Amino acid sequence: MNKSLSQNYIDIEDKFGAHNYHPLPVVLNKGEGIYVWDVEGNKYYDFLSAYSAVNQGHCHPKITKALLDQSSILTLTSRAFYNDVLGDYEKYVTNYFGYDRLLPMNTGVEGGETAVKLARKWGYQVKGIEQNKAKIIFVSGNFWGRTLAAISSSNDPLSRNDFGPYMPGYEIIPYNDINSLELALKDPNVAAFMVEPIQGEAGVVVPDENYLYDAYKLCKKSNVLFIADEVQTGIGRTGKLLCCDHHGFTPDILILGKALSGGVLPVSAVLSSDEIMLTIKPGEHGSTFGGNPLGCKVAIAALKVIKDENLCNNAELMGIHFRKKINEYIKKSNIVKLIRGKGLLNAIVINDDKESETAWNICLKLKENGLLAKPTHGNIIRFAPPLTISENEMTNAINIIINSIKDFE
Ligand code: IF1
Repeated sequence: MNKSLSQNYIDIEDKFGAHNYHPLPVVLNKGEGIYVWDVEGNKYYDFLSAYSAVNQGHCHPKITKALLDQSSILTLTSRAFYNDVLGDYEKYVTNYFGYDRLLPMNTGVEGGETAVKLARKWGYQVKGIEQNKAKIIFVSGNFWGRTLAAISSSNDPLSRNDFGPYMPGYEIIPYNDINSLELALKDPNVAAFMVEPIQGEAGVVVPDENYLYDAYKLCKKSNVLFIADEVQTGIGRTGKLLCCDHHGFTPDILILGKALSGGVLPVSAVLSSDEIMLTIKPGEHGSTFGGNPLGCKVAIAALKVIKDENLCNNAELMGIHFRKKINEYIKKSNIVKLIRGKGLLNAIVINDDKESETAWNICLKLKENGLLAKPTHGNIIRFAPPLTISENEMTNAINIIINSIKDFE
């Protein structure tokens, strides 16, 4: 029997790779803008965008040019020496987001680790918390990566089970519950509250309109740092540069990743004030690759694309269009319960129990019809195309989604 080309790639991963993922059975070998192609040459709308890392679209020519240009000049020096790009990058990004200082890392989870370390240092050195008593508050359903520090704040058994013992000094409170936060903040040892402005992994869960602002105000009142994990929600995804921009406040510590490089390299960053950032001294934190000139050049190009192509605005408009059309469909649907999201970070909830395969089967049907999306938590499908999508393309994609779901009504 002749196996399909795709099946060969799937089999080889299955045989030689760790089994820590369960991908949709599609093997990609090319991407351009909002489209990706599989090894058989089929073309798809990419409605995942590598979990919001390719906001600027696949292989954006301005970003890949920055990569190519810098790759033949200087790629890595380590932080043992200065390089001639990092300073310009730090200046550019701090201006861009309105912060004093930046600490460069690589992956999103390293950004989260850095933020937690910074908050603890600040807690001891500025707030005056007694040694080893500092507490960080998280909300249930949070997700910020796979390290031990990150999974210690998780209440998802899949992320957590059999990986203990866990990091002490954390408290998990209910999400979107301002009274729980107010209560938790009564403890004077709390250094920070860390939160995703919209919960990504949990299934694009948008909190009540006032929650984030009220939480920020409560933190200020208690001399507690507000850490925004905008690794997924940041850089235009929700229709503004930052999701917190919808709510009119600036987090004390901001974590960025994913689209900071347009999905070209792992580039993350933590942004904060002089007071907070300067609590960490030479030798106390770092990374071999963090701040490398290649990543810095790529990230500057990636951020320029967001502004030059007005992608925040496009995300806002296309998101409204998307939710409007899907909501019209939901009125007649027995199977789609609701759509939620902001900008181009959206998800539909399938009216079926989490253990059934409906969402997975819809995603297989979407693939057959030329659109890639991924189910999460059994009955939720996330839709997050690159922010460069045009109105026509969005209309076509919506038709594919509706026609695919119709088969399951
Ligand atoms: C996986 C989901 C997305 C994140 C937020 C930090 C990180 C992430 C808000 C860490 C990472 C990922 C990682 C990827 C799947 C994924 C994901 F499916 F879990 F829900 F994006 F939606 N903060 N999100 O969402 O960033 O270290 O990975 O660069 O772990 O399988 P990272």
